Amino acid sequence: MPEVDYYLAKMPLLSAGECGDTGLIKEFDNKIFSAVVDVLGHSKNAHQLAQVIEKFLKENFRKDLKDIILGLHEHIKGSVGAAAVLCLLDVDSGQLEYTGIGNLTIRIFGLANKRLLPGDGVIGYTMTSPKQEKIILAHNDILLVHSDGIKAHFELKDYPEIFTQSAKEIAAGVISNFNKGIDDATCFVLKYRK
Ligand SMILES: [Mn+2]
Repeated sequence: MPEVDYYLAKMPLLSAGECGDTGLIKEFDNKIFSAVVDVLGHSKNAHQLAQVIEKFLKENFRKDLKDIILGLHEHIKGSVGAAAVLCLLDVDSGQLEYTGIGNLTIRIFGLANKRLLPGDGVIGYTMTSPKQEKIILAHNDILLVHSDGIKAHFELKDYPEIFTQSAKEIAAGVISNFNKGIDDATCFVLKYRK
């Protein structure tokens, strides 16, 4: 049986705890749904919109990823908008479906390191047609999805502990090491072992 270790960590910029980033993880039918969302700005308004988005995702996470993001676009139309990445992992096969729009980083660390690119635009404002893509995670692959409060360009030599730490340790470590300090920072980590 494949093993999955995952964690979502969030560090609001403001000490009051209001955060324009949000995320969600849900397990169902031996699948793991995850979302990382970054509402534009980091004020009280951004926090309120993040809560609206979180509620929408809780009500819709079982749907097709592309339909979720299109539905979200309609749901928050007229707001400042948001960036989001949605992933769905089939635990048995290791198949990872993903879609995303906006300025979020998606990386895989493992035998082959790669970056997966969200589409252009802003959800709720103006966005390109979302693409839903698939990859297969290999044994020991690590998926990282994080908001732009975290530097997008650190390399393995900057964080070699990634292969030995738990998902929770990595999420906290990435936030503390690569936080820009000017925005909310959210990091989702998933480790996959066949
Ligand atoms: Mn941001």
